[in-house]
Amino acid sequence: MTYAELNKYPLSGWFPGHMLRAGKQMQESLRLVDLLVELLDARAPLSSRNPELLEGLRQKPRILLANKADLADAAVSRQWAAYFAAAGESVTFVDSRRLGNVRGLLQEWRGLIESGGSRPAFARPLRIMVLGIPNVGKSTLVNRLHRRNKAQVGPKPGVTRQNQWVSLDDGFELLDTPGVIWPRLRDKCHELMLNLLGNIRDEVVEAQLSAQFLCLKMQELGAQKRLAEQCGIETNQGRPELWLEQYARKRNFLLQGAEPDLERAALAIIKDFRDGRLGHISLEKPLGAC
Ligand SMILES: Nc1nc2c(ncn2[C@@H]2O[C@H](COP(=O)(O)OP(=O)(O)OP(=O)(O)O)[C@@H](O)[C@H]2O)c(=O)[nH]1
Ligand SMILES: [Mg+2]
Repeated sequence: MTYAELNKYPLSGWFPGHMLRAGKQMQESLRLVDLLVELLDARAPLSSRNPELLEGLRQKPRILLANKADLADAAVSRQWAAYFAAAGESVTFVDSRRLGNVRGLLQEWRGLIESGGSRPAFARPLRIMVLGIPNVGKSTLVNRLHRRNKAQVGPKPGVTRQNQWVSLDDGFELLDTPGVIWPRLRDKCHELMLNLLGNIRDEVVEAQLSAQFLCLKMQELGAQKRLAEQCGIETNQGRPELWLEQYARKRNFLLQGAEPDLERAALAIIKDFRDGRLGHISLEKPLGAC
């Protein structure tokens, strides 16, 4: 299996109705807010950026945060920071569960709103919309800024279904929004990447394809050693189709008749990746991405 062969599989077309509504609601709420805080996934900052949000919400000052930086390769994150800076955008890499100096951050955002001339005409809290694709960590960020667990979070896409305002003590109101994926992804590899990152529901994507894509990526990134140590997969041996089989045998995932259980192996390797057991892995680099 190669990237080109993976790309021959059809896209799932996952775009639930609540996301269409959420996109419209975001447009409607736009006039109410002073600042946008857009979350990307640090492990694939471009592929996790919704181009439709980028186009539609251009008018407001914007902060860009690359979240889940704890799971990304720090050296690649530095390359990304330089890439965005060269494009005239500043991106900060964060772990929104452990954000430090919340007060300082909010003051910085206040400064940005005021220097951009979008301070409200009359005294009212400053309003910030938090947006990004599903499961990228928006509600986690809102909770961290609020210092209480106000918004529901969860390890699956589509947890937040409606806009939710949260008032902070420091003169801010945050708008937590539902994650929105866009209907036209680049290709199947893009969908598999977003599935690995947890942004597209597992129920609609073939786990074995996602797992094979992950193995190919790790091979491309030179992370075969980690794959061999953690999963017993030797990417220099045999065809990629056999890698899941190697993993199934190593973990003793066997069906009746001692057949390897490839589906179970795929789900397990995906979980290893998401839980960080395969190391700090960035699925996308500034140049030469899949
Ligand atoms: N490792 C890591 N996990 C994070 C980070 N931020 C959030 N998470 C986890 O990611 C999952 C999704 O977080 P949410 O805050 O619910 O994501 P969301 O963007 O609000 O998702 P939707 O409401 O579905 O759009 C949760 O399991 C969080 O604990 C982070 O910086 N690092
Ligand atoms: Mg949420």
